[in-house]
Amino acid sequence: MKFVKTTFAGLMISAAFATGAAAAECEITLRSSDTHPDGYPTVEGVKAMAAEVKEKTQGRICIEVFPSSQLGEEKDTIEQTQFGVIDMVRASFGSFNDIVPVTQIMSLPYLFTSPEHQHAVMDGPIGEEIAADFAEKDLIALAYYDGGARNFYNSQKPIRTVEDLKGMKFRVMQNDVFVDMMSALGANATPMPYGEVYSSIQTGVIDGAENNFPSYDSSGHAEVAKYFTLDQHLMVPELVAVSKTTWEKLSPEDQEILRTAAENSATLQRKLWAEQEKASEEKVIAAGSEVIKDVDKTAFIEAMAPVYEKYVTTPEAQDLVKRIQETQPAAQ
Ligand code: GTR
Repeated sequence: MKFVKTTFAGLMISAAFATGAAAAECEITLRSSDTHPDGYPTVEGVKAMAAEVKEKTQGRICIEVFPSSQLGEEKDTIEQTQFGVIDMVRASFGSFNDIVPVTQIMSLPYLFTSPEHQHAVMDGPIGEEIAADFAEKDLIALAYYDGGARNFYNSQKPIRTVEDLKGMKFRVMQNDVFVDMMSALGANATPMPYGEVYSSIQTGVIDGAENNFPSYDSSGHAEVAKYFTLDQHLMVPELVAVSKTTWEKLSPEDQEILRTAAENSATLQRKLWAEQEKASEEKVIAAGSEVIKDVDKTAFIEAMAPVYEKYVTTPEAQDLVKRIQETQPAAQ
């Protein structure tokens, strides 16, 4: 059931950088957490950042990436990073629900219309404003990664319409927006950590979950929930953050090295992401998943209106949503 490293072997890139680093001992070692396995684009992104930091500090600063939730489930590792127990975390905005309220707005269904739209928003002034909100909660936002589009998958039947979802039970991330999203669709939300989803589908505690192709593939969920509906209801940004406690111990020069390496890693991660989305889609189809593309997407979008009514209430939130909707993707 567990994800095999060789699946993403074509995307492993860390060795290329690592060889350039001098042989000095690490004076500072930063522990970085990720829920995903080795070879996954987010893990490889932070590893590339680590290699660049090591090289530019002549081996003084090392970043050790702990994949596969070795340091805990996502929400726990975020808190540990806030308190400086862990130095770094790569996590979805969806997991910051109760810590950084603006992430709720950024997690609204159908807010982003394409990866390019999301890049334009996150790489512009809105991305900077959100970084300031994270900093207030002791998290230094260094890079925004791609998380693709999330889709419903289940073990029971093909879903094509909103009505098809009625009464079904889906795992969502532990986030109020996602719970309300499921209610708006007439389905039942079961919030739970990522690591519990496989067995919960397998034992019938839930009918399914929702995620992007690479997660559906690497988590093994495809093995237990073969009906995958391409409704693309969520595009949630992902974050690489450093604990403020750790950050303040670094010199301004070293902080700059980390920032630049993180930015460069985002460029790489986004490229790896696009490749992995395709590779995972092909892989799950070959393994027997049914990818349903004839989806009544307009009805899904319209059904989300109550979610916007509930969360986009203050003038600030309304302004943010408007600015996001008006942001144009950069010309290709
Ligand atoms: C993935 C995301 C993870 C985690 C997971 C989940 O797409 O990359 O950070 O949030 O979804 O559903 O818990």
